[in-house]
Amino acid sequence: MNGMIADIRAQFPALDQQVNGKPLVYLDNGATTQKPQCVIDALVHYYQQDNSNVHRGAHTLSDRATGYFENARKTVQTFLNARKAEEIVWTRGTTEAINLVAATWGADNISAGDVILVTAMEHHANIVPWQMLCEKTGATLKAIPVNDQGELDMEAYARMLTPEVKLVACVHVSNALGTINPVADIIRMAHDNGAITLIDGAQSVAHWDIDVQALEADFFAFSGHKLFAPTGIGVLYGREELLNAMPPYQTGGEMIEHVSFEKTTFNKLPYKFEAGTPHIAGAIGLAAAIDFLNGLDRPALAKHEDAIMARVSELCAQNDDLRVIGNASHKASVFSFLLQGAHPADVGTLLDQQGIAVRTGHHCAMPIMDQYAIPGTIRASFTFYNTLEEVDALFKGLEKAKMFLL
Ligand code: C6P
Repeated sequence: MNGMIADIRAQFPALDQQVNGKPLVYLDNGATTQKPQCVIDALVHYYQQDNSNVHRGAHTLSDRATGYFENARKTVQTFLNARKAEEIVWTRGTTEAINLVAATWGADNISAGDVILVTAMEHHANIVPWQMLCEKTGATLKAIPVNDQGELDMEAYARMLTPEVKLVACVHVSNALGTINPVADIIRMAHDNGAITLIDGAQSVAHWDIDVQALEADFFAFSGHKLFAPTGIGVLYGREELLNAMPPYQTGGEMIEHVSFEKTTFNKLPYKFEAGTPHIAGAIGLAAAIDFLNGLDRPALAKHEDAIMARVSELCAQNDDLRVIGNASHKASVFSFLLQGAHPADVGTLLDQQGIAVRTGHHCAMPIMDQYAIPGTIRASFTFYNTLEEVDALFKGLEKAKMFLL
């Protein structure tokens, strides 16, 4: 194993364990990533030393917690290269970030006759909120088609950009296929058409740096837990003008400026969107994860992930009974496939018995599964702490599974 990767792995305690009597081979990073010790330590330190509510207390612990919490927001601002910390709204994750935009921006800006475009490869989190908004308002949801390779049909997209299109909501990296979508072009074309954009970055943030200003993104959503941080914390980036013009999302404490029984006025950004006590430890953990990433040679790690995918392709080419789902020319570290003649769930169980963790099923992306006329796939999703040896273990594991199943 490459020394840099060995050093990184040593910082992820969960990777060093036996599962079903075999060394764990964790290939379910698209579902959630493991956490480095520094993130775990940040959570423990917060609860041991600083635990308090934020923006409320008249005491030292509350000041400390507030300082860490707001510094975490600045860490995310720098990570995404947002103009201002006020453009970073804490959410529970990608799902809540998209729901927030649908419920607030959507309520104010979408009406009967409007069109919302998504892609045919979206996760349900970037379909259902828009579908419900369309049902409520009389707008229409349309899906930009995806070809057999799993690539977006950009010519069809250009044709679909009619004056009625108000929003284009698009996944950056498909969790089911691994396709990397050309989001800079997608955003530019939407803007030329007068539409705004939301990018679902759930599967992209862990693989390379995001620059929301360079992308000219309007909204960008991601989840901490897919970025080596805790569950229950995520981010909605929104351009300041858009966020300022939007009504609040949930209501209650913290999001108000003044409340009387006659009228309530709302807090400034970003607090207007953060009702109630937030996930303070989660935000601190997310900042620790970003600091950890900033300490790594990310370009070198991206190359390592390319090497992993090259090894997957090489071994796949030697197996006639594997059908790869998603062959886009630009693909992130996702290997979604079928073992001909076997049900994905059975393959997943047999791999688990060998200590190999993959995900099986529709991956919350039923429409694209329907397009391929399959109920689901077996998905190995890699990140930088995975090794070429683990790829070999996966293919050996598949050989064993075949002995039982075929
Ligand atoms: N995909 C997977 O195994 P949350 O659950 O809010 O953190 O993320 C939702 C989500 C949104 N968009 C994309 C592209 C995603 O991949 C996910 C989560 C996980 O693929 C769990 S279904």
